[in-house]
Amino acid sequence: SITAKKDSPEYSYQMCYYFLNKTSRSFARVIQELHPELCHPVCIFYLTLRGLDTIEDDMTLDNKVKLPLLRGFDKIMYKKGWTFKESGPNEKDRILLVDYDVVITEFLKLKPKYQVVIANIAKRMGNGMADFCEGKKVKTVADYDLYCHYVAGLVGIGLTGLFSESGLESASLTESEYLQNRMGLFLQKVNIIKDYLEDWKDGRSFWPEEIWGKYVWENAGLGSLSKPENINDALACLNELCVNVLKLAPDCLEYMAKLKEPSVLHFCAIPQVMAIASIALFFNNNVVFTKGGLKIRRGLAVKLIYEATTFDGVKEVFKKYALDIARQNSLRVGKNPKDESFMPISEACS
Ligand code: PS7
Ligand code: MN
Ligand code: MN
Ligand code: MN
Ligand code: MN
Ligand code: MN
Repeated sequence: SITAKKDSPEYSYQMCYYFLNKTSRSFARVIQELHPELCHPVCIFYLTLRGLDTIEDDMTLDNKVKLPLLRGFDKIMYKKGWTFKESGPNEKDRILLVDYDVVITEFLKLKPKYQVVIANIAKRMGNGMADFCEGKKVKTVADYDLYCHYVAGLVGIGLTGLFSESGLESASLTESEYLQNRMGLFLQKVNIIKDYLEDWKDGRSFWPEEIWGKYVWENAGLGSLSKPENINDALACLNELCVNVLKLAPDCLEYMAKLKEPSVLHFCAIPQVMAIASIALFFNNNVVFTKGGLKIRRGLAVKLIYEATTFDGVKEVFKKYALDIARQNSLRVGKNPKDESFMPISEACS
């Protein structure tokens, strides 16, 4: 709870952690368990990107308002006292923007080396999001990779910058943006697969047409996959997306193998083990199309968080779910003639 008076220097600090806990279930705890040198910069990085994402997600905002906000966010985030009260009433994190000035106050107190990393990512992400709001669509697999780069790969690149600026991780970790990007892509693609129904109902879709187009009748559209009579096509499409995301797993392991600081490893590894366990849950699962909202169970999540403490544990988890998916795959051989992902799944798992 907020104990500081509104005009005290503690107020904005307390408000930021209040917002962190309010806007994220998954990241709030691990961010607060990070090494003290990194905890606050990562918290402010999170809130900055949560602010951007709240603007991007808001389908009630006119592009005349939305685009300048997205494209100018790297400047806005330096404007003392800036707030935004015009978010749609259903935007779940609108309160963050209503009181965004507290994030700016704390951002301006960070060491300049951290500010530079965060502002650089906000600039690249905001402009990328704006390109897609302006009409760019996720058509090809390359578009899919580009969109995921903007909204998640860049988070991996920015976090890596913060880790290495802190001196807790080696500067050589920043050498290959390739692996940093792939860490974010792995999480975002799992999120996009999971949110098929939710995004469709919101009038958005991120599944690449280059893939789903193979499984729907001409002009039928992505929505036809949720019709019961099309379930075999839908599952075949889903499984091809699972192949696409599973191919990222070896690069994620390679990235995590380089980490030295235990709290940084734990922070990076928790979302990754949740992601691989989620793929095992979504794979060939019709609930993605019928009910949506698939989530791994609470007890399993607790176990995974514990197993993500060490890199050996992370490797065990990846191995376990690779075997699990391979087993599910072998059990369904020949059952869905629409599905041509048997071999690719089997290869990705091995
Ligand atoms: C700075 C921790 C660790 C090298 C707000 C962590 C939304 C999947 O929209 O909340 O609610 O469905 O479920 C996080 C790489 C980014 C990528 C991206 C910033 C891993 C704005 C996470 C989080 C890089 C765009 C949250 C990418 O999912 O989404 C910090 C290394 C924000 C990471 C969004 C998604 C993140 C996401 P939603 P979720
Ligand atoms: Mn979420
Ligand atoms: Mn978004
Ligand atoms: Mn979002
Ligand atoms: Mn989503
Ligand atoms: Mn969502």
